Amino acid sequence: DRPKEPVFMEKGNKTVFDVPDNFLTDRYKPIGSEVQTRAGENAERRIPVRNISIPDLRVPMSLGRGEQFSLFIPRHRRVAGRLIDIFMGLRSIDDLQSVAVYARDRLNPFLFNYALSVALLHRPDTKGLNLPLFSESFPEKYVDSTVFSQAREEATVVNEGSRMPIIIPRDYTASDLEPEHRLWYFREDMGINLHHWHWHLVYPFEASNRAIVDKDRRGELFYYMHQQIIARYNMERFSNNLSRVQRFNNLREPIPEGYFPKMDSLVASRAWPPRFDNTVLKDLDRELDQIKNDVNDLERWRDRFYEAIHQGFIVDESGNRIQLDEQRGIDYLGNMMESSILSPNRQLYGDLHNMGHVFISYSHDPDHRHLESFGVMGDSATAMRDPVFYKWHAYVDDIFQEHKQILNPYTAPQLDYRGVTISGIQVQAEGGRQANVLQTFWQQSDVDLSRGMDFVPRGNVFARFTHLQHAPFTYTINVNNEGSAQRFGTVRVFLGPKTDERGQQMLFRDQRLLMVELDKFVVALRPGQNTVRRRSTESSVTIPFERTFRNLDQNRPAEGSADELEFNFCGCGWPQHMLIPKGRPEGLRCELFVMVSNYDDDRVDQDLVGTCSDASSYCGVRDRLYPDKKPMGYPFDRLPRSGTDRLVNFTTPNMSVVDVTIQHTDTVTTRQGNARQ
Ligand code: CUO
Repeated sequence: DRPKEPVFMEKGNKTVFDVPDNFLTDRYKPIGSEVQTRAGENAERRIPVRNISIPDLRVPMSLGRGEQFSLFIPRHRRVAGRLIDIFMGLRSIDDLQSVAVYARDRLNPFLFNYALSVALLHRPDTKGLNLPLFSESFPEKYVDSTVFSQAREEATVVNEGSRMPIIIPRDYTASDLEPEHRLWYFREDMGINLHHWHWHLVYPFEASNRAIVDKDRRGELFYYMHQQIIARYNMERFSNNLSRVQRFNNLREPIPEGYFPKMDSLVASRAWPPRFDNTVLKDLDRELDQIKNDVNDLERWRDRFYEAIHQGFIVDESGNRIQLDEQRGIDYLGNMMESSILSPNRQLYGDLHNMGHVFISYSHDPDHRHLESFGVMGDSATAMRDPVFYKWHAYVDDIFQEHKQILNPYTAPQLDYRGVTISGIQVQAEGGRQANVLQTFWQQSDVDLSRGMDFVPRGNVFARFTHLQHAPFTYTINVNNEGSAQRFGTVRVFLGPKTDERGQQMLFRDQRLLMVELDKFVVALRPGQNTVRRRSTESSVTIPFERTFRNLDQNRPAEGSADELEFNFCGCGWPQHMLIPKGRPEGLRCELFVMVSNYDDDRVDQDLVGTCSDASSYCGVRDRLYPDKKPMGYPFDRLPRSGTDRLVNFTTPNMSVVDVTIQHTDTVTTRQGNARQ
């Protein structure tokens, strides 16, 4: 049954709550009925809110309403954990609604939104609900701050039907003097940042209800999803004639790349602080955040990781050894690194990744003398905008790779699927003349800002932003099943660069780290020749554009329909418009790799009907096991067997590689379905 829709999901001001007088804040109590009458003047729907005794909100209220909120800060995590517990513990949706309405006016809005979102995703009685689009609720985290005064002007002066979209400049955070700025379209892409925020919402690392955190292979997925971000970023760097991202492995060195976000927090009424070029990390002593940590703490935790990896075991809180084996090793390391409450020993291995974010995000004001809040690295909704994100995560990944390198390489018989061979692969872009040439270009799309802004008269105000796009394409894979019975295969599709930054052919050991997963799916193979066709839009890493920006789709299913539930189910997923790298005007030379592995060895028996599973490679499947038994990133997650220096030597008969070129055209198209063409 479709769960009852609580009202905090409603858009605009057409629905109002009838709240009991004692729910009003002290400020409004004396004028309670007047306020409620005014608010309800044009209401189309009034929702009575039940008067229940409100749980103790003192801990969540300890974070000020105008403060920034960061999950990376341990104190904020504890506050959020408490609020999640409160929301999770309420007995019915009506009670949840009452407490949410009561809390909404009293709590920090980011904290409120986060904890309520986690609760809605995890309560059995609210699982089918769609969350409001985060970029609409908090547009300040996704767009240039100058857009807001224009939006206000447009909303105040122009009637809703005649409003024009406000153009977000194409690249506004820096000039071409800064080489890193060439990557603006990746780092500042709204869909990518939404995916990252959503991923961390689906995989919280702290809650007193352990079940919220304890999901199948979540530590491994933390490693893999972020490893893929770095691989993708490096492909974009190659597209822009930049070399691979350098690891931030010497924490005492200045960070050459500065970042000036040019965003304002509407909630805190403050600009997001910048980081100047060549900033050095300093010991942190910020009483307000209850943070007192030295750079040396990070270094000590790091050393313990290397020690554990090289010894092949970790030590839990009781002093027991846990082997870092092929099965579970990476999952333990992921949970220790992030770190989550699943870390077997947070005392010993610390909180390296999260505190790295914190150190970097406070590097402009480490002891709070300037009363400044954290920079964009302090928030999962904004962290990917900053070039240093990739340096930090390249380093984090390097530590994971230290473990992966120790594992036994896959042998040829392990990789092979006896009796199944690939005889050819081809990709064809829609409207393209040549096979194996992919096309990218720019596109403009609209996003509605009005939910996250306070102005009258209300109504939609759209911002128009520019993003990368590609022509959809189709893979055709010829697979021969030499047996006499039908067999099943898992098709794994990856894209990697053909040459390195010097134009030299790549060694497998380097190239494997740059292989970007494009798709993974199961096929039935009849005896004899099979032609497998698969469209790029079906990818297991992406969600469609309409899901990333779901309010924009004019063909969205009717409100309340079963299709709508599916449609809105899960916002986690790499945005389809960023599936392939930008490429170059003269063409970026890549290799497309396809492997068919034996599905009998990969299969996880579970029911996937009605679950959010279409971006399962990076997001897993809600309430289910990760739908592939193989290590994430297989077969590129380990070093190759000896004698296989290059990708071509690595291939067994069930794999194939084809050269593909990505061509970029510097033209801008307008998306069908925009507010105005
Ligand atoms: Cu996703 Cu560092 O984990 O940001």
